[in-house]
Amino acid sequence: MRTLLTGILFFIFLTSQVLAQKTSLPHPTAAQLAWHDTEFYLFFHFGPNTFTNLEWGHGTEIEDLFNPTALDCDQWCRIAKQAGAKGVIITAKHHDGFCLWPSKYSKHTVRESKWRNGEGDVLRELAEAARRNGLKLGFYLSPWDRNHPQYGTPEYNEVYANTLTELLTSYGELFEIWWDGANGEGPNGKRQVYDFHRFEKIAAQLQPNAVIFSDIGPGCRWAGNEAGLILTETNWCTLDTVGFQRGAGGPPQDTLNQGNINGANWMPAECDVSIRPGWFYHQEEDEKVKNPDQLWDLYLNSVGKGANLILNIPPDQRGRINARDSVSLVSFGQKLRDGFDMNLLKGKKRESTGARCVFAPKRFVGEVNDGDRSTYERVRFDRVGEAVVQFDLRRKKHFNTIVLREYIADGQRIQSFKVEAKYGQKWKEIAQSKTIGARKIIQFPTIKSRRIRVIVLEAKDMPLLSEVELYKI
Ligand code: FUL
Repeated sequence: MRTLLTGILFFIFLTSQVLAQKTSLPHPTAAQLAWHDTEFYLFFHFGPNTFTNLEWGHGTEIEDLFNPTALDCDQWCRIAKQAGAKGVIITAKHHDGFCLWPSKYSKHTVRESKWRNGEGDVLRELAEAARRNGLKLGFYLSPWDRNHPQYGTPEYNEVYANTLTELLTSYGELFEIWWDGANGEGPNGKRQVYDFHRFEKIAAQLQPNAVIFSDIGPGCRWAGNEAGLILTETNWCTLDTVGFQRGAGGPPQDTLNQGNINGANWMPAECDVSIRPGWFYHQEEDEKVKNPDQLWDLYLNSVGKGANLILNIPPDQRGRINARDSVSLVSFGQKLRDGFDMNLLKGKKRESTGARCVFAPKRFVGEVNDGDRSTYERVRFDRVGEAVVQFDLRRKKHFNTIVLREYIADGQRIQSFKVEAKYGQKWKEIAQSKTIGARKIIQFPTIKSRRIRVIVLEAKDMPLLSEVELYKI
């Protein structure tokens, strides 16, 4: 009887713990979870600057300047696919205010240009090409506008709200909306008090699956630099935003980069960077295109550190991606495909470590090497420093890369961990790191071993690992 009672009490205790965990930590919305899966996408900076060789247009450029001679959004999307990108985001309107679609709320658009006799719509062409190629779509709509006559007055909020509504209702489903914090008005320039609250409401209503990017989200956060890098081994998907604003009043750059361990909001980092020094196409930068190894390095330091990567590829004056950029991208994409082709742990025997908790709801429980990120294992955390997962590869294999994923649907928990491999009778540390989050990729000099194990050193709560993968890249 006593045993039964103790058993029941223990069960109630565990159930309450499981429930408590589900609610106590900030965790992603369904839209944010889908965004995490998007991982890597291309950015296209395209507009009058492409033709004037500027980075920040003045807003006074004549519309006829915009005249791509051979626009081919299918080419952009084919290359994006080959690069391994899962989506594309375009500067629908950059700071110069020029709209790449015939907006009803501006007189500075493709409609006022000679291009396609004023009948063109770059967004339409890109939206259609993206769908044909199975890519998600997003729009950058600069709040700062150097052209619009109403910029700097309360009426501009109406203009921006209308423009946003137009964008969010005309081109199908979007996965991200990009709000750039930049403003170069200077001390004597126009001052705009933006009604971001209203814009957020419009976005939530019209595109509930789109995640809003800005210095303080609300969907995802700027990673604090434009080099595309998470700079340390720490990247929390949580951030405190109270008291901060978009743009100059944003959180400190290192906070944006690392997040806040106990931050109140789920607001993961997005790393933005250009394949060239500039964001727009400049012929003189043709020799400065990042090579596949540099792109690989960017990938490891963004996606490989739990962030998303948005890589800018500026189309040229023809409206096509330059051959230098595409060669580099396609070869990077090949490296991604080849590199992560063969998970050495797939189907391999999991060795018992005694640290596995089997009280997770059955429908969620899965092996950490089942290739399914929607299943996870809970790991009891009363034995700090013990192996939580251990694998036998059956015979010695060469490997140099480990990939770990946390089950972030229930929050981010792991603060630090290490990986060991067995040599003879001894375990030797081969890697040590901090957070994991959506995905951690660690590379180390190639080793040959038969057994490998992961040890969680610190965690905020019961660790939930969803995947462990091992590769020789
Ligand atoms: C910055 C902008 O000022 C640049 O022109 C570019 O769009 C970059 C992605 O964001 O804040």
